[in-house]
Amino acid sequence: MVTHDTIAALSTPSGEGGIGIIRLSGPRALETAQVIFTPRSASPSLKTHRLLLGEIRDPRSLEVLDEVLLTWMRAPRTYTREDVVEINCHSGPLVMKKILELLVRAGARLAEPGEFTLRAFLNGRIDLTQAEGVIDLIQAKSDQALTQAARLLQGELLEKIEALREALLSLLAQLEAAIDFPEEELEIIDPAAWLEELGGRILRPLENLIRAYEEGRPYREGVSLVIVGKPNVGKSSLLNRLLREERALVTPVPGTTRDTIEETLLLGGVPFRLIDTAGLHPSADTVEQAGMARTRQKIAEAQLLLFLIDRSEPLDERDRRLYEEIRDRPHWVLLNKADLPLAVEEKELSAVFPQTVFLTLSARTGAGLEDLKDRVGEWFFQGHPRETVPTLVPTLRQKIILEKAREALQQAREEMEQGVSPEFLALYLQQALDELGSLIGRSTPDDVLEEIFSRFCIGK
Ligand SMILES: Nc1nc2c(ncn2[C@@H]2O[C@H](COP(=O)(O)OP(=O)(O)OP(=O)(O)O)[C@@H](O)[C@H]2O)c(=O)[nH]1
Ligand SMILES: [Mg+2]
Repeated sequence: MVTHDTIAALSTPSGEGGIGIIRLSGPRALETAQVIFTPRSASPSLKTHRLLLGEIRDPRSLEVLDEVLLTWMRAPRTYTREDVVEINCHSGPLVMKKILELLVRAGARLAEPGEFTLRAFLNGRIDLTQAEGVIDLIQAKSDQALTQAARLLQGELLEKIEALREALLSLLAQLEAAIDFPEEELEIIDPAAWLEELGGRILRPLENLIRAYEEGRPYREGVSLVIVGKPNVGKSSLLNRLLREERALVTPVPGTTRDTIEETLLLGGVPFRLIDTAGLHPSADTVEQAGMARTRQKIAEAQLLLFLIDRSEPLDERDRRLYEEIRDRPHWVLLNKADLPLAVEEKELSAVFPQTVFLTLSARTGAGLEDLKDRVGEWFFQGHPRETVPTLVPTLRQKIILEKAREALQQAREEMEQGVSPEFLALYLQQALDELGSLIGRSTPDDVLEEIFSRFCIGK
């Protein structure tokens, strides 16, 4: 990874808007910007962290492209810890593209996704957990996810991990003293006290973090609600009604939806990933078959299936077969088209779908939808009490590492209980230390870093 060159990127989304920001970072950030920037004032005072009004000109034609505000921020008090220049220009896709081109001609290189934050990490301004907080903050879909991300960004997890590492180092030091002076082993280590420290200061906080991942996950990743049913029962209509927008195409033609459609719906502060699917039925059409394969994939991943039935028509073989496919997954049966005369017997329903939740609604009139939303919220909060939403929540990558560290330490605990030699114990502790080091970005392999920063957008 090179950090000696100067990178440039559009740091705001490309599109029409009031202001767009182009950012430069690297040793030649100011020099590069000055090639295309002319200050308005005849005797400009260029001070760090101050705005300066001026124009962007094409250095060859001297033609003015835009009127902008330029901020020069001298290293190290910057996002990347390098020299940074930000150009506040007007946000138009074309004007911004031209300014970027001029900067590249002046010697800058276009930044890769996440490269500014990568530099902040490589230059030691933030650790890896804070960098992950940046991505989570940008992608947060609920208030809780936002809080969780902000805490990561503030370095709360880093602090916790540092404390765990310190506690581990002190336990390790005791072991090493015992290794160096084997004849005094017993006086140096008091196994009971050592084990208590391991349990109380290290294993318990580790456990808490791992649990917080599970408890906080729905707020970050969303809870998937998958709408399934044979063609034409009103799945897309239901999605649209819940979202209050005409997101999916609705027609009286069976087989309208060919692909899965996914949108987020916030209910009680929880992001539900609402997924409309292609109706399942026997079909020889290859496009439909591909769509149905996706539906099956979503069924497998769903946290709750909303199985839609058209109650204005008798149940048929397709409903029954579909039910066979989903009956072992968490599901509710929704009786749609309540605005039309009922054509299924209630007795038949409870015979075909034993022990299920039934809800009656009309995706056309909206009847029953509030009840559905309430029930979904209740269902979620039964398993995730509102009072215990954790605020410091590791990411999946972090949780996996925490689990590995826990495993090594549990091993160490067992060995200590059995009186195994301190050399072996030290190995397990070292292993846990290495794991926690890679969690915060010390000696993290390049491919892992690449994986993490590729989740960023360009310009961040
Ligand atoms: N009367 C009535 N018609 C409905 C209701 N919900 C949906 N429809 C109609 O049923 C037809 C099919 O609706 P869609 O939402 O496209 O059904 P779908 O299940 O997504 O169908 P596919 O995508 O083909 O699998 C449309 O003509 C809708 O207007 C309802 O509650 N009442
Ligand atoms: Mg549809």
